[in-house]
Amino acid sequence: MNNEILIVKKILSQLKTKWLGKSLFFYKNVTSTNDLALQWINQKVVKTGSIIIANTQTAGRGRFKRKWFSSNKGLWFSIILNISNYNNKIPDFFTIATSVGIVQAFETFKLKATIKWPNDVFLNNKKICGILTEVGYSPQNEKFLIIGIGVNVNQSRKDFPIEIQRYATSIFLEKKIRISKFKLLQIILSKLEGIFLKIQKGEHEYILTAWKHHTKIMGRQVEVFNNNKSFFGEVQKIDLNGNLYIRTDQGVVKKINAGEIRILSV
Ligand code: BT5
Repeated sequence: MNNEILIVKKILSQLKTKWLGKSLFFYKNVTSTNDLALQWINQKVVKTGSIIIANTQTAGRGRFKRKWFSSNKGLWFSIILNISNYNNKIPDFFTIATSVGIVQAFETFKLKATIKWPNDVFLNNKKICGILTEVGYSPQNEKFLIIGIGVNVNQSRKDFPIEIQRYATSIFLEKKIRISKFKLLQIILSKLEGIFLKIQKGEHEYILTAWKHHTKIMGRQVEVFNNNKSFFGEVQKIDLNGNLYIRTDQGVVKKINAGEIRILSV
């Protein structure tokens, strides 16, 4: 039996979920697990809850065509979700919900992570995880979400390219222990299955409350970078579409759904 099949068998044998990840595909190397997932959805019938994992990615992507560095020491995977029977179909809401699941998974390793809107998970002010949610349609025109998740697991500082060494971290760098990325995957999938069930049942408030608890931005002064411009304001609320409402210094409330924010120190 080849190594990839053995890895899949091992992960499946330890998986505690009911449906998420039960159909699991492992590759040594791909361009991007999100690209592969999008191709599959366009071309064939894919079971909801399928997962594509890769040991390395040659063209891992972030938002706005940014590069996601994907050496063999991290966990890189995409979840394929048919959202026809979900109560909320907004991709950005799934990104938010996924970040909550990731933070919950870190808690099982006694790691206290924070969420940075819209798609980052931070530990000690450094990025440990990024989420990229994209939309795809099946040949039957069913709407699918591809939730791409990248978690830095066993990298030491020099394993990161120089340009992100100061901004990125990994579980190893924070805890000084090396953990199995597949064990981490199993825990993340268990948490996410619980979160997705909440979305199916319409329990959005649970997710938003958990999200607010894990971000440090509600009520904070921030600088917002959006459409090549920036402005200052106070974070007022988040809605079910993942939009953030910022009251500017001039008293105007602006709704933003993309871009970056920087928390200003008090
Ligand atoms: C993200 O984009 O943070 C989403 C990353 C999603 C990656 C997963 S891996 C599995 C799946 N397949 C893919 O191809 N993608 C998904 P964004 O917010 O745009 O952040 C990108 C920025 O994060 C880059 O411009 C770098 O500054 C930084 N970055 C790149 N690689 C990183 C890493 N490994 N760890 C921490 N930061 C990184």
